Amino acid sequence: MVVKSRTGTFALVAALLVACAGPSGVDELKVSNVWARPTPAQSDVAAVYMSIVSPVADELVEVSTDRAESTSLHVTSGAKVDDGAGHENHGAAGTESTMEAVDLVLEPNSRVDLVPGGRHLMLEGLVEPLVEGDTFELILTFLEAGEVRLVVEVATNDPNG
Ligand SMILES: [Cu+2]
Repeated sequence: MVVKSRTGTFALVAALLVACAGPSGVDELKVSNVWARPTPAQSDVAAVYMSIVSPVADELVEVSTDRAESTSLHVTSGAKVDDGAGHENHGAAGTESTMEAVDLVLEPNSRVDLVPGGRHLMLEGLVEPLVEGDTFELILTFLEAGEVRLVVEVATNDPNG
């Protein structure tokens, strides 16, 4: 029957496309455009942004840095509040935005962007303020890819944007 054979052909083509991921695919987990905005002197939190793509389903399980006491993954929802120093205000009096802890789950070959106003990695208990031009190390641990060491660039605006 014609319909059935056509369906079979499409299924085969789809399977071949998945097998050769092509130029957009990656052969290992890649993290790019890792940056954070400078923080005001009185602030002890900072948001870190980046793009992540993985060849396989994966999940972020741990984040560590010696620049902060703790880290978590947040999503910003509601009105964005800029504290004038260029990063979103987190939990301070008068803020309209709310922070929600979320999981970072990666689908195969599907890029996840952590961007201002959206998902971001939150550093809490900053050891010292982040200063423009500064860099620091951040270690992400993924379920499948394991440990990934990153260098975070402190910049007022997205370095690649
Ligand atoms: Cu946050």
